[in-house]
Amino acid sequence: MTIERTLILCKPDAVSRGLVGEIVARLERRGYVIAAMKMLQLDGDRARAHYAEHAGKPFFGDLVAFITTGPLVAMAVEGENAIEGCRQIIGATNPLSAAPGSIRGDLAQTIGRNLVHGSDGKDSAERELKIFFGANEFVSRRHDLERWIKD
Ligand code: D4T
Repeated sequence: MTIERTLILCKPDAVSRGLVGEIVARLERRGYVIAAMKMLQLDGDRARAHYAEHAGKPFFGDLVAFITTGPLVAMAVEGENAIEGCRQIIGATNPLSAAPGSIRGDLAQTIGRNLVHGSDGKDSAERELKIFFGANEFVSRRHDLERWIKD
């Protein structure tokens, strides 16, 4: 098994639209498990740290402004190849290109309000999880995963 841990954010538009339950349900139905979860409102410094790879791009200012506008829900999600699997459930960055059946393909309209963030690789997952969670904030879901997945 290749158990991975990834950072998933239900962005402020997801919280405001009452879609957190829907998003969590889609991840859980696939069999992924939540190892940590919290609601918080980001300040500018943490938002810029989270989106550091986009610093200097034309949409960076709007991105930071939006992600700090209201509460978001941050989750550490675990499962077999969870990083790629969660990205698949989330769908392409632009909802117009996102497959029907994905969160963005079903529930979002525009790239600037695309509901969810999912880490895009192992290094970014590790870096991003540290922005939102301390090492002692994770619970062990290993037992649940080992029960329900098998190569
Ligand atoms: P996130 O990071 O939110 O999961 O999105 P993606 O991983 O799918 O896409 P990304 O990092 O390329 O973009 C981060 C974030 O910026 C917004 N964005 C992106 C935007 O408003 N305009 C743009 O042109 C791009 C490329 C949407 C997601």
